[in-house]
Amino acid sequence: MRTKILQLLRERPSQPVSGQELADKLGITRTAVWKHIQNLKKMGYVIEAHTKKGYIFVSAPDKLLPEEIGQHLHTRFVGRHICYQDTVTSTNEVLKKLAYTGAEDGTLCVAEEQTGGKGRLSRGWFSPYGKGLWFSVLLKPSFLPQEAPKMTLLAAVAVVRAIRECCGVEAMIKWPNDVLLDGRKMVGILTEMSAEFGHINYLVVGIGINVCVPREMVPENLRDSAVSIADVAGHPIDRAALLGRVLDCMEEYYGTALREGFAPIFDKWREYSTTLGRMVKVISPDKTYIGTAVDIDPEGALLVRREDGSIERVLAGDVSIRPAHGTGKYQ
Ligand code: BT5
Repeated sequence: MRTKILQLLRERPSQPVSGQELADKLGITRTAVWKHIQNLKKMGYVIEAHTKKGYIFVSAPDKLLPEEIGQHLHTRFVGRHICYQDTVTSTNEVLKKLAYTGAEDGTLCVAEEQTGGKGRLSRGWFSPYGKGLWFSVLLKPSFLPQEAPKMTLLAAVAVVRAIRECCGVEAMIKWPNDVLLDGRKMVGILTEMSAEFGHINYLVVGIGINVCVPREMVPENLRDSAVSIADVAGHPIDRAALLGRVLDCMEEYYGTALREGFAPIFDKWREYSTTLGRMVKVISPDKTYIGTAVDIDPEGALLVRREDGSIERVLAGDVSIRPAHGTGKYQ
């Protein structure tokens, strides 16, 4: 009901909408409308009440409230159930618990802050209050567990497209799944899976996007390698609008992958890749070598041509990719 009231008020910016009109359109009493308006004000919405004229929408809080995300969403199921929290340890952890108790396909968990944001291999993810998009999406795909790592590449493609469209900056993908801006990390993706032999119970795709983390807030050890969209875009970013766009793109690509497989997604990935065509240093547990990243194969593995012409197939998870020469920036 709150979402509908906001929608009706926003349709007529700067013009009063009477309590009676809202009540008639929504099939509720004027007192009920008044109560909803009071609740919206408590949530941080600024709504002016003009005697005998009605209510005027002034502004929304800078929060990722379901009411805000909803107005930017065009999906069928992704993000249609939202678990919004102020502070969590990790949205992936919260969503895994919800999945266990039967949460629906496409459920979104989003928080203003994570106190224990997780990266891969037990690394951490810095997620300060109100400065980014820290969220996870629950998916229950019909494909086999061995396909699951490809979802991380799919998420990277969706995020890059959404950031380019909404923010006008040239985000790029570093294999397999870091999203970079100006050679620095702006987005991290962590996909976790619950599966049995031959069957995925669910995937939790966790995405962290630095939207407007002030540089002085970033821990010193990350200051040279991390970047926020706002640092480069030079204008404020509407976090709810960006999140809505990411979810739209994710649902679109996910649908494509379920219908046609991942090949069309990988074509997009190639288009956005900053790794392909570059000299890279591959550091794996048993060897270190330099070569040129030439392509990804149908499994999403990176193909690296060594100086002797041989091709190495590099799987995510067990290597570190660095620029072969250079500045320390990611490439
Ligand atoms: C990742 O791991 O990049 C995956 C990060 C996924 C975070 C999301 S947020 C929502 C959801 N809930 C979670 O708990 N996690 C997911 P990895 O490739 O291992 O990179 C981690 C490394 O990135 C750290 O060791 C730092 O060096 C660096 N890092 C940490 N926080 C960062 C930030 N905010 N911006 C840029 N780099 C960061």
